[in-house]
Amino acid sequence: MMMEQTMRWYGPNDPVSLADIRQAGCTGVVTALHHIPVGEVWTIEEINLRKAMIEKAGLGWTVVESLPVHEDIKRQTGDYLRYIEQYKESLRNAGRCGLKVITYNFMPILDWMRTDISYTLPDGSKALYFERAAFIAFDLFLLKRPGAEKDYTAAEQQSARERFDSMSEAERQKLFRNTLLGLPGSDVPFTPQEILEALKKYEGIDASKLKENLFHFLQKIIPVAAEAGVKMAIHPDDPPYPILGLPRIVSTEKDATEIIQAAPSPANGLCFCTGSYGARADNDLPGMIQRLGDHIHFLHLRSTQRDAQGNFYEANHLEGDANMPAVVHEIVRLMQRRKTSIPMRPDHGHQMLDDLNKTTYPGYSAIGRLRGLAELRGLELGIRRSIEG
Ligand code: CS2
Ligand code: MN
Repeated sequence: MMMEQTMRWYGPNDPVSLADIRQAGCTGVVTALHHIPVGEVWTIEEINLRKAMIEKAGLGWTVVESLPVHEDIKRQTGDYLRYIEQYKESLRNAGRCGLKVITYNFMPILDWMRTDISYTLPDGSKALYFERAAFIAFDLFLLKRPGAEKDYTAAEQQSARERFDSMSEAERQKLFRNTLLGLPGSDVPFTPQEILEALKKYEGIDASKLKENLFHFLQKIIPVAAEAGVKMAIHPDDPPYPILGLPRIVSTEKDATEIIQAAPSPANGLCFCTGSYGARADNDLPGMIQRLGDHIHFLHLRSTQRDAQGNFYEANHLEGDANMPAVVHEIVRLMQRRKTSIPMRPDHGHQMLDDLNKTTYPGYSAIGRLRGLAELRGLELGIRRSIEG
């Protein structure tokens, strides 16, 4: 039994087509109804329309990524009770349409954050990069977030200043744009003022309050998910530590364990993203799979290369810090123990070959992901054969 191989597909506007994904060797896609505004109900009609489109291309759709959680729920403000009811309705509809896994995250405002989406590697391919000095320069000198200085050491502020001074005006603007790409709807340009206003709404919400809000949400929705036959899979924070003064609560093994315990049920689980958890040296990825494996419903396989300054870039899937052979070894054993196949996707890939001249979603070009998937598939098969003989 192999992992179920999928790729993310952004829907009919994705420059990477369903046919491309099928030729990569996938049996399914992971997708979402991106045209439905965050918080509104996913109806049976809309889900089935999308499902039919995917099945017509010879692929399946059982994993949703993501069913986004409205900011009101994360903050417990405004209409959050209505949004929770609507979330439940979407879960029931998803279950009725045969969807099995629902990925989501609980990161305030932002989804992911990088300072450079076209970081050139020695071989000429391009990767996503988080450069700490550039990020601090963004925070201090472009966003000018009040009180930001207290989050950084004097030495960090100094190297951010030097980094900023070395940048041209065009580079500064590019940094500003890149850093905000992980914001929902980020094809529309944001002003620093808009970002500061969004951040202000999280004043007074620290990590323990945000956790309380997540646990409350889970206690409401997990029984509904269980009844609907869908499994929830929370995606970790990316990067996995507080940024811009916002709390982050899905960054470590301890966080994941507490989340599972907050609403005990097989329906309450994890999207195990080795790229996000792996950006911290203190996350033991193979050990986490051993200990949390019963709750892993979906896998994102990706590796990052960290350095001592807190920078990281997305490495080739089998290189970098993740120790992918050990990770896949644990996954193979987990699937044997659970007697089930777990869906996976190569999370991100390098922009390379013909894709260097194309515009795709950052991290989601076809060829780099095809390379990652092919390598991971070979690694899995080799490990499986050597275990099973
Ligand atoms: C993804 C996330 O591209 C990525 O970094 O792994 O955007 C992920 O889809 C969401 O955080 C899940 O809700
Ligand atoms: Mn991921």
